[in-house]
Amino acid sequence: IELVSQKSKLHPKPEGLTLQYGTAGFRTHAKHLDHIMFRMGLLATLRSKKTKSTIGVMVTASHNPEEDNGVKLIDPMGEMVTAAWEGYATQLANAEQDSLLKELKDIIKKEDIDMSEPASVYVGKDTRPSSASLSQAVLDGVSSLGGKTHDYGLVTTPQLHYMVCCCNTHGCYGSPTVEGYYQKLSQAFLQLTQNALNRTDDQKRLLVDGANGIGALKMREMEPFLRSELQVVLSNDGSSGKLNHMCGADYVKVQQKAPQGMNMGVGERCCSFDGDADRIVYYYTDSKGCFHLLDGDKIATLISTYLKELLTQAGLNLQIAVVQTAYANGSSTRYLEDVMKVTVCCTKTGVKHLHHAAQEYDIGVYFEANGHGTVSSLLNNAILQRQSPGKRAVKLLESTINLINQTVGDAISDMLMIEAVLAIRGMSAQDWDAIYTDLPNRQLKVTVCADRRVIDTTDAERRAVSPEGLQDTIDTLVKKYKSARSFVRPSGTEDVVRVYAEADTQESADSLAHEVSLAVYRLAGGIGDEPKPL
Ligand code: G16
Repeated sequence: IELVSQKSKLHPKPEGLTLQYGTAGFRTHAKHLDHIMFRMGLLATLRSKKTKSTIGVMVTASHNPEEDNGVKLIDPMGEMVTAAWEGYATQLANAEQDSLLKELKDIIKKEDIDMSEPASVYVGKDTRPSSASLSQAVLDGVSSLGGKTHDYGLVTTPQLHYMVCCCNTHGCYGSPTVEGYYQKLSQAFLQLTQNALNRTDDQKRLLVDGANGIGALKMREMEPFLRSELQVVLSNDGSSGKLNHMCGADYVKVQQKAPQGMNMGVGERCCSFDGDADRIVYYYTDSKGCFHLLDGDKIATLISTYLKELLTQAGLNLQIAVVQTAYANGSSTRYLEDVMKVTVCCTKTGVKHLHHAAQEYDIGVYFEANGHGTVSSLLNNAILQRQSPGKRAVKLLESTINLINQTVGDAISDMLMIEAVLAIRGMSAQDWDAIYTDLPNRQLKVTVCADRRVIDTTDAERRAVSPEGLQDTIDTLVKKYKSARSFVRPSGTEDVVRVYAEADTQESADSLAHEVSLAVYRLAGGIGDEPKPL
C-alpha cells in the first residue's frame, strides 16, 4: 500500500475535479482521466483479490468522439461490475490526493479483503491516441498493489470480456486469446452456414463500416478464419478518417443515414460497428434511394424468432424473453408481445441493466435500440445432449450458443449471428425489414448549464420526476400527436440530456422531439441557442 502512495503522485488528481460513474464507467475528455485510470487499476486489483478471479479493465470511450476516453470494468464472468463496486469506483475516483490511501483502506475494510491474496487483471484498449498512455496508467495502478497484469493491447471491448470469462472458467468458455476467440466464433459460424441453401457470392457479401476504430482492425484479422463464407467489404477502416466521425453505429442510428465513405448498392446488406465494437446496426437503401435502418430492436426480433422456432423444433420447453429499454420502437414491442407472444421487459439504459434482467429467463435476448446487445442463455451442451443430439435443430442450437458472446454485446459476434440466421432462412435485408414497420422517431440532445442530473427519472426512464412540471408538459405535448410517445433522460456517457420521440409520421416525431427539447431547455436550464425546429 505504501507503493501506492508513491506511484499515485505520478498520476495526480486535479484538485476539485469530480467525475460520476456513468452508464458504462467513467467517460470524459481524455485529458482528465490519467488519475482515474491509475485508480481503476487499484480497484480492479482489489476486486480481483476479493473475488479470487481475474478482472478486466478496458480503456475506451466507445461511441464518443476521438478526444474523449473512458474505462469499463469487467467482473469475473465477463459482466459489468456490480452497483456496490461502481460506488467504490466513484469513491476512489473522486478522493483528493491526500485521502486516496484512506479511501483505499476503507474499501479493503468494508469488503474484508485479504491483501495477501494474489491478483490478476486483464487490460485492453481501443485505437484512440490517448489510450496507450491511459492503459499504462491502469497497469501502473495494478502493479503498485502487487497485482499481475496481462496487457492484451488493442482489442475490442467484447473480446476483453470474453478473455476474462475464458480465464475464470478455466477454458470452458474458450481459450483466452484473440486467436481462440476467432476460432470459436468462426467454427460456429461455418457450421451454421452449412445449413444454408447454396448462396451466391452476392449473398455472402456484407459491407462493414468499421467506424475508423478497433472493430475494423479486428475484422481484418478475423476475415481469413471465415473462409469466404462471409465476404466483408470494409470501409472506414481507420486508414484515413477520424474515429466515429460521420460514421459508426451511433452516427447511423441517431442520424438515420448511411455513414460517409460507404458505397452502397441497392438492397445491399450493410452494417456499422461503434468505436469499441460492442454495438452494431444494419441498413440498406431501396430502389428509390430510401434508407432503411435495421436497429437493435430488429436484431432482437430476428434472433428471438429464430431461437423460438429452434426450441420448438428441438422439443425444448424453455422460457424466452426479450429485454428492451425505453428507446425500443413501439412497433417492435407490439410485434414481440402480440405476434410473437414472447415476454418483453423494459429496463433502464445500460447493458448492465439489460444483462441482469435477461438472466431471469432461460433465454434472454437483450438489445438496446442502438444495437448494443446479445443473448444470455442457460442452454448448454448437457441440456442439448439430452434432446436427441442428432436432430438438426439441436445441432443448430449448439452452434448458435457457441457463436454468441454471452458476456456482453459484441458487434462481431452479433454480425455473424445475423448473417447466419439470414443465410439459414434465405432472407434478404428487405425480408428482415418487412417483419414489422418502425414508428418514425427522432432523438435529440439538449445541453443544460447545471448538472444534467437535474433531470431525474422513474419507470425505467420513461417518466421524469424532476424538474417540476416537465413530465406534465411532455404528457400534454404527446397527446397532440397520434401513436406518440416521448421521454427525456440525462445521458450517462455525454454531457447532454437525451430526448426521444416517436409518432405516426416523421413530421410529427420531429415536431414532438423539438417541442420536448424546448421544454427541457426552458425547465432544466438549457444553454446556448434555443432548440430550433428540425
Ligand atoms: C454505452 C452503454 C450503452 C448505452 C450507451 C448510451 O454504450 O454501454 O448501454 O446505451 O452508452 O448511454 P447514454 O444514453 O447513457 O449516454 P457505448 O457503446 O458508448 O459504451
